[in-house]
Amino acid sequence: MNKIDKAGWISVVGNPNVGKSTLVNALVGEKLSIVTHKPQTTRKRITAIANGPDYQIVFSDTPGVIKPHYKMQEAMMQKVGEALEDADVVMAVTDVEEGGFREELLEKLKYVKVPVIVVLNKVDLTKQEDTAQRLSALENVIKPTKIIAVSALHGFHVDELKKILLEHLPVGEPFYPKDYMSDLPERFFAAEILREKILMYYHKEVPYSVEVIIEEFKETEKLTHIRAVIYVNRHTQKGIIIGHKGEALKKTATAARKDMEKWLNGKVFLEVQVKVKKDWRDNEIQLKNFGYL
Ligand SMILES: Nc1nc2c(ncn2[C@@H]2O[C@H](COP(=O)(O)OP(=O)(O)OP(=O)(O)O)[C@@H](O)[C@H]2O)c(=O)[nH]1
Ligand SMILES: [Mg+2]
Repeated sequence: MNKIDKAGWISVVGNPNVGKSTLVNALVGEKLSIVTHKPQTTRKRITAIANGPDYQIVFSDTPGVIKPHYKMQEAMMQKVGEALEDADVVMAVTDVEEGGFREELLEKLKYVKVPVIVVLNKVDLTKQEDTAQRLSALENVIKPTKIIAVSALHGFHVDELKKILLEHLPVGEPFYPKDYMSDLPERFFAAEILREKILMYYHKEVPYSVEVIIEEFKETEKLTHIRAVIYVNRHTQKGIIIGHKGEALKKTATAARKDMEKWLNGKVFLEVQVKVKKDWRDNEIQLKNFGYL
């Protein structure tokens, strides 16, 4: 009998902070999508590819669904809409705290034509009977193709979820070479690593006002030279990012460099500059330059 290959696109959607990126990383077995305790960590559509001997799953991790307040957030929500339209399977993720989806997402999920797998994440935080209750409530509201409770952080039921996803994936040949983990360039991941540290080390609106662009990524025999620019929204934010005697930026850049070295498996020389691009989040030209539009 012939071996059956499965290949397809799975879009991962849900409210902010429910663990979509953590789950995608767990399914792929590699940290590709950045994760923090803050909402709106993911801003763009991130492809992360899980390869097996007889399958290739191309995940699209997406930003958490919010009500947009500025153009960048509108662009983020546009990506979620697109991801819902071109998937073979939709994986809608919620967690035990939220146990549901924002109204506008729920409406869209009702009209999705492909299988919708609902995932209740973070079950490590709750009792079994509460999980069961959450699951039946969700099932009544959205009538998913399948529903499963997992803990992305602890790897609980992640393999079972992968089996379910594969069952609903179309038969087909892989879209990418089998050693690909993403179709995004290295520069993108380098920028995301630095942005993750900015989300971790700065407070309030600052991380949300920042874009990171890698202006140089040069591999030599001994090390990788990475030159990053942190763009901020307002002049006062530049001072905050740099901090007293440059301490804040030094701490952030050092943490980012260490992660980059782990990811690239070699030495990294990271240079970071801070520049002001006034009100870039509402400026279409800037948003285009930064890859949001
Ligand atoms: N306890 C617990 N925490 C989890 C689990 N999965 C994710 N988290 C935590 O939840 C927080 C948010 O995780 P992310 O993966 O960034 O969530 P997200 O849905 O991608 O968030 P956005 O990109 O902002 O929409 C992080 O602090 C994770 O460590 C889980 O299974 N259990
Ligand atoms: Mg995310």
